[in-house]
Amino acid sequence: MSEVKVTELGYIGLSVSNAAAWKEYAAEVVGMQVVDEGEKDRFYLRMDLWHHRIVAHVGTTDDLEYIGWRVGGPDDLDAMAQKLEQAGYAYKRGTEAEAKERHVLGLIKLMDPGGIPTEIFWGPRVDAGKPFHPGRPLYGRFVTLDEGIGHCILRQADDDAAYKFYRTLGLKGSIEYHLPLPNGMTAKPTFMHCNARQHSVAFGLGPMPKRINHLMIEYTDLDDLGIAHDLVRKRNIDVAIQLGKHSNDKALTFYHANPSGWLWELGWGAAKAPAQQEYYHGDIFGHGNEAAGYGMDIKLDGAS
Ligand code: MBD
Ligand code: FE
Repeated sequence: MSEVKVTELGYIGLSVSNAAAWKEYAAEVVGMQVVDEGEKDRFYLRMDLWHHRIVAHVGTTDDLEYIGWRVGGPDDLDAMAQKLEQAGYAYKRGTEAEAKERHVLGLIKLMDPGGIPTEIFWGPRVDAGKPFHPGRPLYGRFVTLDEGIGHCILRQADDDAAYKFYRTLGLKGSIEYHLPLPNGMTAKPTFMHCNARQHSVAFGLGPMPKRINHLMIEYTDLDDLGIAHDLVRKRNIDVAIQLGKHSNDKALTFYHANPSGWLWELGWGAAKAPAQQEYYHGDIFGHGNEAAGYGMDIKLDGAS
């Protein structure tokens, strides 16, 4: 079996029903750069020198549309395609038009076991001559580069099948928490990494109405997280999980509702991916539950 691995969570596509609300939120609350190229059906969110990290497709589902995992180059994409085929996963080669649409040099498309439209690509367009211009003043930047956008919690019906699929893509990890659920059961979420970011994907938090529960975005500077938190509070945006520090990635984070009604977790100070796995019964401090109904009614604050 080939040793090819994905290198980062490179891009995601979202369906957004309220483009104006999204543009305002992404720029003014989070600090992303909104890029509108005059296409009626989409706009882009920029977090670094890449052409974009997020495509917002104006639509109706207000959910994740697709997720893009990067490989190093064309040979790696061929090797990954071969590895997927050997493991019994069906995929389609992206056409030249599809690559152009994603602003990449090549890609394949497939479904993960949970039904998440998944793309594996190489060669993203990087606008090296266009400095990143945040949508609101930032002291620092977003943590991206070879750690990718952040992390996603995805809907999976079968955690073992999901683990096997993401292992095939080259990610590693395991169950990292045992957490009490409101129904008396225990959630045993799995967290997986493919680079220095502690996790790029996780699943196993119970049934979810959407393909995605949350996207985590990390600031390099604590003050940018604090200001984001002030802005969320000032705008009376629902906070599902209050400020607190995770036991696994050690990040200070909070979870709030984006204009599509699912969560963005904003954070700072995450530790790097571990060489050895361990698990926890709760977080270090904080992370109390607040607004209910966002699929994060798990008790993370069990430890203290
Ligand atoms: C995370 O980022 C997370 O979302 C949960 C639920 C637990 C640990 C780290
Ligand atoms: Fe998270």
